[in-house]
Amino acid sequence: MTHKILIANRGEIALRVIRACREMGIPSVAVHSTADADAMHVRMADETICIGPAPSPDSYLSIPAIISACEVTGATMIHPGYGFLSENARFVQIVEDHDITFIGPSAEHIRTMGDKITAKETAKDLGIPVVPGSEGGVASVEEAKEIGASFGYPVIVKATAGGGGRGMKVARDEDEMARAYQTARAEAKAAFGNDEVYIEKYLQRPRHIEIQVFGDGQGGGVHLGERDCSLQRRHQKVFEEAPGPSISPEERAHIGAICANAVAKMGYRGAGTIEFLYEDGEFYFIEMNTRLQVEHPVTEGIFGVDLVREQILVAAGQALSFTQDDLQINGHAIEVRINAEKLPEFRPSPGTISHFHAPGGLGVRMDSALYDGYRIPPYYDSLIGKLIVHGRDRPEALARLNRALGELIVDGIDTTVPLFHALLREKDIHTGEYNIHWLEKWLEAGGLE
Ligand code: MV4
Repeated sequence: MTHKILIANRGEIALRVIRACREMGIPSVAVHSTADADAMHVRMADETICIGPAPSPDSYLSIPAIISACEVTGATMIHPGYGFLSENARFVQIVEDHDITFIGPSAEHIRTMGDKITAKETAKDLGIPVVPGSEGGVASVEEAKEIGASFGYPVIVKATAGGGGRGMKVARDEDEMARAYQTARAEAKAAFGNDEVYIEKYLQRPRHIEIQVFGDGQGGGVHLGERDCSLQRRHQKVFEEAPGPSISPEERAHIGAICANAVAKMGYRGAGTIEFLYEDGEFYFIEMNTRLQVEHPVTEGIFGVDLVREQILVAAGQALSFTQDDLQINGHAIEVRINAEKLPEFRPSPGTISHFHAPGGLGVRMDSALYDGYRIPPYYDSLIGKLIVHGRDRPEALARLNRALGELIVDGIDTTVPLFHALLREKDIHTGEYNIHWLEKWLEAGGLE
């Protein structure tokens, strides 16, 4: 491949992509804002280019700045990482119009999955089980009440343009419906400029289980099992693991095959994640993410494949390096997100890293863009590192996590590390008995005190 890859991102994920590029012999270009001139991704790339001032809208989110950076450096491909422009269909269209290869799915697939009603209809048509609910948008309170009566309460009102938990309201009975419906619409309008909402049966204590898929863009599709990402606070994941402690090999094979067939039938290209709520042994589709996810390393850990390499291969029109039959789960992997945040409020805590030491040893991976003396800019996300551990089984992975957290040194700022030490003292974490509400309930009950 005579390619050059521009990474339209920063931090640990930019480094992650640069590492894959280097192993493949592909030159990399780092873009950066003025606030990131000294960042690790800039130090590690083959080439660098400043794309604007610190605020993201003027740099990492600026489509003209990124397209110009490709023209100036001669980059032929763009890897968007996660966040920023990674799921922006208009960006992908512009990239393709400039004869640059977007490392990810088509603009059309991104657009389809970005609209949550269309995503759900598409999933249903492809044989994926979905949460029972309204067919399409709900135009009035009266209609909302009819749907509530037909499915039975509680129900949840969601924004069509939403995702990630914004613009959602639960109605426990008919009396709560008018308020839930109106509030969801108002919040959706304010957050997304689109007040369309739909309604689903509300699942009371599910787990968040997501299936990693890959499409080759030529009618082929595979799955790489699930991740359990139920441990979240305010829709921010903090701890993710693969395989899911509640999922049997038979369930995995069944839902995995459905998802692999779906991406194959769609002609989907690249990495994707099909998100489900899982309750009482049933999977219910909620959303599909059309990007590489933060927590992809746990899947890499148990399957031993480099997902970024595969993204680059299929974007360049080549085949995946493996087939479904080649994929075998080996052991257990856990990721914890290290954020620059002060507990117990999770208040952002940027500042200067006076000392950083990454843990090491067997089964330990630290993906981070930190270094001694690094100044964390206040403009961006608070994720400063991901600690990923791998063991032959879940107990070994948990013991290794405990050991590795003990070796990690991040001096000079507050981080979420104490949260993980506290979680590792909880029986439910060791038995794997948690759902999407566990973490917030535990925090409310004074888990961190
Ligand atoms: C739900 C649900 C219960 N029932 N849908 C939150 C984020 C968005 N991706 C979907 N979300 C939910 N949808 C139905 N029909 C509960 C949630 C939910 C949630 C989901 C996954 C992980 C954490 C969560 C925390 C609160 C609510």
